[in-house]
Amino acid sequence: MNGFDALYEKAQERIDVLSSLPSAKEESIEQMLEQRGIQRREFMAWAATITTMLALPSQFTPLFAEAAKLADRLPLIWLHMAECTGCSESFIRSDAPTVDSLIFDHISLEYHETLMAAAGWQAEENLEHAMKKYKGKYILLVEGGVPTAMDGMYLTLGAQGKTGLSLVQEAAKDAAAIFSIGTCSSFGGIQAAAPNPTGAKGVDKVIKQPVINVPGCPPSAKNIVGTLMHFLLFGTLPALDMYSRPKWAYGNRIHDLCERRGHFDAGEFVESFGDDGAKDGWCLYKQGCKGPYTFNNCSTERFNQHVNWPIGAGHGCMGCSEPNFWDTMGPLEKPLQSHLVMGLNTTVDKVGTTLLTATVIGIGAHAVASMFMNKKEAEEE
Ligand code: FSX
Ligand code: SF4
Ligand code: F3S
Repeated sequence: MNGFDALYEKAQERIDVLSSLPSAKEESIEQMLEQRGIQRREFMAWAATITTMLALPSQFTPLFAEAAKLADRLPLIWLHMAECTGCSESFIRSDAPTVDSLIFDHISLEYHETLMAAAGWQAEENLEHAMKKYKGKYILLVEGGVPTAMDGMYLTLGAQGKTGLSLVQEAAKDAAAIFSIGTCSSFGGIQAAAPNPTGAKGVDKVIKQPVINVPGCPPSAKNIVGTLMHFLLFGTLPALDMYSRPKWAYGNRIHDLCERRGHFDAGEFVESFGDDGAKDGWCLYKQGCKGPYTFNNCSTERFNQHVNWPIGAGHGCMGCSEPNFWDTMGPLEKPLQSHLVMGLNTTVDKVGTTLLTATVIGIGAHAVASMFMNKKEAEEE
């Protein structure tokens, strides 16, 4: 299997271990599929999609199907910090029962403030109980930035008024793995935008344990489920990039696989929203698309059961999976260089799309700024 033998064996061993753990749900996944009218072949097609998405050979498909059946063996604790709950919404919203949403129902979600029925003292007790009962075994998922100013007092939770900061630190201590779900918990997000009065930070800045970041405001359900499924099947962290994002999801730029890329290369740009170019699906670069500087898989995986995504809907990417995008990627509907290189009139027309494609996009946003700087300096000489 081209070097995947060891991984395959490891996955099989992991399935044996998961099978030996007690089941948290009375219903099996087969029963849930039947109740929701989802055919077994749809379930297997879903497992095949996860396999492809994680860049694994098709032999892993039955293993992912098996791991999904055992998803209730892995206790999950989901904490909310400062955020809008869009990340949970991205995961649970669907107009039809999907396998993604079914996995969410099947996992052993021990604590989730938005979804659980308990409130007040009872909710706090549930959390304490789950942390004690599953010590060293639970997955901690955190949604939202962690306010750190004034010892975290900008965010207090529950009847005892614990700070979000202390709660994350306490829950992280005995977690088997920690995932930051969304840009807020990965990098601070909107509440960390300048001047960041609450001192909001990403989770990895307030704890010592390793964290997997799954950014996006919100991240797609596919990226959340894919990250969970990877951990479920292998029990280890996936290959990560410099911002601790799984490479399988955040390894390419939006621009690399964008459906409008042909128009970019041909120099066909939307000049204003609603013009003929917009109607013909031309490139949104001049309308501020940040796809060339953003690493995520929205171009191929899309949102809402693959229905659409920001660029498909006619608006540029705003760079929502990048650190500090609220501060660094604005203005939202203007190309980036006009913002970064103050007072410079250079436009995409003047630079030329060939040069922009071959050189600038290849070397990243900071290089864009310095190249334009050099061009300006050369013009002034
Ligand atoms: Fe943040 Fe998630 Fe944006 Fe909202 O909570 S990543 S504000 S979509 O919901 O954390
Ligand atoms: Fe797509 Fe944006 Fe790149 Fe244009 S600039 S091709 S719309 S990602
Ligand atoms: Fe976010 Fe851009 Fe995807 S705005 S959702 S990374 S297309």
